[in-house]
Amino acid sequence: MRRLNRRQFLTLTTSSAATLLLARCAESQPQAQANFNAESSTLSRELSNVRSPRIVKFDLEAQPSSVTLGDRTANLFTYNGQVPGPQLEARPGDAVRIRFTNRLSEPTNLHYHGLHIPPTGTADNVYLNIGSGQTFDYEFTLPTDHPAGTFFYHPHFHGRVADQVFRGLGGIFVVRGDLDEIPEVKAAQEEFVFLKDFEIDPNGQVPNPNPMQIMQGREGSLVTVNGKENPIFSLQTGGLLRLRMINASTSRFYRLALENHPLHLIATDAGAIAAPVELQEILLSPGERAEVLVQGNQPAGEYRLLNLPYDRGMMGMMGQGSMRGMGSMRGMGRMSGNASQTTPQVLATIQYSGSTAPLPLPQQLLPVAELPQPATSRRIELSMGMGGMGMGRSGMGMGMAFLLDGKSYDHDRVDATVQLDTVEEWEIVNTGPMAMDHPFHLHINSFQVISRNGQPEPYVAWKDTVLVRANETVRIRVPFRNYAGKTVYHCHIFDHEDQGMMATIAMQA
Ligand SMILES: [Cu+2]
Repeated sequence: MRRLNRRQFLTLTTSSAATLLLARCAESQPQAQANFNAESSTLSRELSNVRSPRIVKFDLEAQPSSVTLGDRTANLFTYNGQVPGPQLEARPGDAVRIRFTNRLSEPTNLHYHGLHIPPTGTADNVYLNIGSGQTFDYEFTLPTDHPAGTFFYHPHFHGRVADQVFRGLGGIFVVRGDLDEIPEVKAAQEEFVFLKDFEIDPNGQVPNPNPMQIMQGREGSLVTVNGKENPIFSLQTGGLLRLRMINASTSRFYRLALENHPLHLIATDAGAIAAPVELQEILLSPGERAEVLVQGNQPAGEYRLLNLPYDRGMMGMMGQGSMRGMGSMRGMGRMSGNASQTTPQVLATIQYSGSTAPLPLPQQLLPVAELPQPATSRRIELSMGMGGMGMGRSGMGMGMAFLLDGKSYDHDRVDATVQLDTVEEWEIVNTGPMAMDHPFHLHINSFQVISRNGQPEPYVAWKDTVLVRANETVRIRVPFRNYAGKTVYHCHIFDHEDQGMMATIAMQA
């Protein structure tokens, strides 16, 4: 690792190193230094001499780029030439300024997935249309009580989201804070696992999906972690590895397991849980995140991080619901995504290297606030229907309509009005003869899952995306806090969102 002073740093940002994170030090901290990590090509600011309030600045450019992916060169959409985009980091209380330039030939914008910031103006405003060639200054301040956690950014321009994400757009947004200061967590080796699949044709192009793929949610056969095929993470004997996993894929699910090692869950979408939970596997649907600790307590060697087979219910879409889960029906090839996958897929390798005095797991993490009884309850129905009535993208998905409460997304309609400073309970129902799994995502405010099909959740956690399986009912409790304005909730299979499975919520002061 090479350390740069501010002058060198600014020189770097104006040089040809446009592929690096163009992060400048806080205006309020002219003495601050930045670290340059040559291996990961990211810059992150030094966080040790923090004074608040700070201003953190980033430059992001969405652009078509030629990127090496696996064993080939791919023509993708990138932020700053990188896949994934540069890693952005801030702390609670920071004022964040992101100068965003669109060098694509189509409109786009940015969504800060999971951040609790305003849905309006220059913050997490998904209604912005940043045209080709335009620059927009995003500016927002993280609340001082914002949870530390693993968040991410990606485009949210309705109708183009699946395509832009599948072409490569997305990056990590880390909020550093109290979770990172827990001694056992701090002692762990930190690695990010940014999960994203691609489809690249022999000419290096991303092929257009067929109607069946759009209906099911497009998946690519090249599965990457941090833009790499099967990267290696090292783990000391006796050590702890903190894996911060993000499903940034358009539609692909990941059922994650590490050979011979349980995963000790310490954080979900929107921050820490109260105490570690030992799991043998974790299912991440698109938009979900999980942080786990792995103990280096096995014989030294290599262990594979696996994506186990999972059927997200796509057979049901064929009107053959009874065949769901039958192995013999899984021979549909790539268009069925990992429903067709019958053997584990290797995502990354954990390699033992060196040793240390055994590091303990934390006993406690951070308290998760208990929510009061809800003032209002609401039922939200996810469904699909035949026929193109009101479809956003004119029958692209084989004439299927993707609906919330029986309706296709309409920019001019408000579907739910809520009062700030109240807690609501939402019953999310995934129903219909052709039901498939839909990950449900709400912007701006995180929630707690209360039950699934009447079964209480085993532990309390903050989520912003929850998987609602086919024919399942999930109850969540949402506190609406701080920010008035309109935003959206939607299915996080971006093809479904683009096809209308999205609705508008107005939060009133
Ligand atoms: Cu969906």
